[in-house]
Amino acid sequence: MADYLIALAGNPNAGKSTIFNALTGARQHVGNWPGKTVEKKSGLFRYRETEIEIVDLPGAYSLSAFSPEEVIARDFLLEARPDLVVTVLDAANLERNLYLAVQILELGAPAVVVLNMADVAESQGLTIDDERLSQALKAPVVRTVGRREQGIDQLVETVYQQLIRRDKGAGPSRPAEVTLERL
Ligand SMILES: Nc1nc2c(ncn2[C@@H]2O[C@H](COP(=O)(O)OP(=O)(O)O)[C@@H](O)[C@H]2O)c(=O)[nH]1
Ligand SMILES: [Mg+2]
Repeated sequence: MADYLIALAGNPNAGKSTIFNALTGARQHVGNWPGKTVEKKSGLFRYRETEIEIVDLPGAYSLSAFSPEEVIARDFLLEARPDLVVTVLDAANLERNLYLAVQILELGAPAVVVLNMADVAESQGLTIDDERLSQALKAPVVRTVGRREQGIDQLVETVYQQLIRRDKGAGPSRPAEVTLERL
């Protein structure tokens, strides 16, 4: 039994699997979601004596259950109640990706938001104010370039700190009441 269970969520092609692989390496298990033909990947990684199990959720644009993938993602978040949700955003398509992020944050689980594809966003001349985004979402924001494993160490540290913080009863105080308009 791992010490913590966390989930990795995001739109299709945001870079979830790349980040999942960077975190877990060879410590992966591939199966199917119960009763579905959709692949379920889970894996383990260790940090500071802590064993963390991570589930790579199917890509989803929302939790509105418009597709089997969205149903699986939503049901897992609601029923398995992971200790933390890492939402991977494609920084080059931030506005579209924020829709899912806001829905996940509204569930109230501790969260970390990943701005992946930071290289693509930069090459397109997009500048993102990480600090402001973090304040609006009420969640830590970590910038990554998954394909080059940039930012992964920072992500692991941030996830760990959030898990520990929760165990100390420090947060989150209440579900984030975030709306896209306020961003
Ligand atoms: N340029 C760039 N490509 C990335 C980055 N992260 C992942 N990719 C690529 O984006 C594509 C989709 O990534 P994948 O992990 O399969 O996305 P998923 O659908 O969310 O699991 C793959 O070709 C990755 O190699 C990144 O930070 N920058
Ligand atoms: Mg994937």
